[in-house]
Amino acid sequence: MSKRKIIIEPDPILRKRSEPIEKVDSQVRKLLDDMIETMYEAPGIGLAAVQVGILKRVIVIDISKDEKKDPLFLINPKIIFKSKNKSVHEEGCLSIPGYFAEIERPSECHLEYLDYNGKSKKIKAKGLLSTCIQHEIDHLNGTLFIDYLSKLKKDMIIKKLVKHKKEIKKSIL
Ligand code: GNR
Ligand code: NI
Repeated sequence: MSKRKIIIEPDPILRKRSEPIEKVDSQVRKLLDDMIETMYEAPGIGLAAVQVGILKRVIVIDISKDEKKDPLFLINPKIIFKSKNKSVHEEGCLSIPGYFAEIERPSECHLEYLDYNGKSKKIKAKGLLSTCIQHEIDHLNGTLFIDYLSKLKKDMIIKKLVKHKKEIKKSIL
């Protein structure tokens, strides 16, 4: 397994739509292994392939509290049900380091996907898992949580991220 670099906003790749996986082969499983390692290392509770620069519909999630790992691998996820009921959770994103915001989303969602072995599965998610799945599927469609904020807040965050990226660049020169 190897750790990959996480892309920080603003970057045009984060705004692209990811393509479905045609076949779950060893290359896809290597990507999943690298992604879960990158996510645990960060640390985060979810990661979409686009965040490591791969425009494929691949997600890893683990919302367990560090005692015992419980990784979830989602390939070509498709939401087949969203509840009318909404709930609000504080969200963060590894591509938007240092910023958090309360985002309202459907509280429950049902999902169809392929697992690590390419087997078709379904799950029903609520609470943090439901929030995280919707956040990750947004990534596959080029959407970030800051897109749900006012233009003023979003522009302020992007401006600070640009500054943050310039400082990182300076420090490696
Ligand atoms: O680590 C993460 N935490 C988080 C908290 C609330 C809602 C969503 C998330 S996902 C985020 C990791 C990430 O950026 N995934 O794309
Ligand atoms: Ni994110």
